[in-house]
Amino acid sequence: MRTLSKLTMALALASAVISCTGNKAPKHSPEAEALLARLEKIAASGKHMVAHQDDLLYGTYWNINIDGPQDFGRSDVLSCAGDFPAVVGFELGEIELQGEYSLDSVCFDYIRQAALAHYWRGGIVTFSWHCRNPLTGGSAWDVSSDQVVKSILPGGSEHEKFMGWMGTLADFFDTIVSDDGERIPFIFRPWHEHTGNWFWWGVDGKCTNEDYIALWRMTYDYLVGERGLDNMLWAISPDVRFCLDAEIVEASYPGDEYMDIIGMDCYWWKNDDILQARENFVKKMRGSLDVLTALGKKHHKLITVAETGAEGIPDPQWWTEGLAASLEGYNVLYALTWRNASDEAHKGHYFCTYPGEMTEPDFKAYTEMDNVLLLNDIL
Ligand code: BMA
Repeated sequence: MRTLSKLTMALALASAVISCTGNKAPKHSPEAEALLARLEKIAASGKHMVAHQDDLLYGTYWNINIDGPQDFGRSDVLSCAGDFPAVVGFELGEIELQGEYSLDSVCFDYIRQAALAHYWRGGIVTFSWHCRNPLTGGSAWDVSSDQVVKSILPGGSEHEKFMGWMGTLADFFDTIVSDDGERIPFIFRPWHEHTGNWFWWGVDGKCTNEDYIALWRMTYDYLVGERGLDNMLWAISPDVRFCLDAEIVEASYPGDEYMDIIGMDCYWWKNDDILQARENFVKKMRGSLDVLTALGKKHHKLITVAETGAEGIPDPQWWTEGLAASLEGYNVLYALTWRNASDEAHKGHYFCTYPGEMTEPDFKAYTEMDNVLLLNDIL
């Protein structure tokens, strides 16, 4: 049975350690601690890492399901910049259904292999999870009920079912191991964009702050306390909307003992006037990064741009004049552009460049900037 006993919860809470600096932090394996130290060094350098979602699994015009893994040597970033991104994001949506493929039709076995391949090259791996709605059976975006989070907390009608889902997620994490059986360290970023109202875990009307916090802690207590997955660094990433709101973030913040990284998701918004759209984006990013920097300092946590991008990249200088200009002067870990969806190429659902795409030269110029780090720059 995958329910949390009071004893297990107490043990997990007790195991949340106070770091040597006196700051509260999640429990970390030596490997996770080493990853954290590595990230701290990068953040302190004032440089940031290039990050791309699903980079080794598909690009706008290729897909590993069709082309095969080929040693995970294919990447739109590599094709355009001559090197892999330093950080690769992987999405685990629908792992909970125990099928072979993710919600983005990627074979989970390839996800596992790609994460390990990137790790062995010296890169940094992060996982997100667009978990389906356990109450209605709908997708992560099914917000037809505001009782979903309540229903999966202890005592709720879907608690057992949801703990089974988390068990399946943990089983997958248990397979992300090196040849000698060591769990590799990575960043886990569950329950993202929770400040919005488009996921069932959104605190803007879909659940209360208290229930969101309880969900996060239950996730931590199960994965770390019960399953021993202390190889993860924990990252939260509220959506910024118009500008990140510290009060909203604080009200739904699970606690320093459950967090390593405070991030934000901040996208470029479409506007017929490209220059205006760029100006709005830079303003939104910098305003939000001011807030994020203060939150990071207050909580003694690293900060990052966990998701960003301009869908279809209509601005030819989005990379240098949009993204780089937004990040200038801030100590963020990385800026992760969202996926180049091969299955939605016809809809222009891409956020990074690819060979022949309009912004390829500007992307290359961005990756050649002194403060921008590709994989080889962090080795
Ligand atoms: C969204 C879109 C969807 C995708 C989901 C999870 O932002 O890209 O097409 O299914 O992320 O990766």
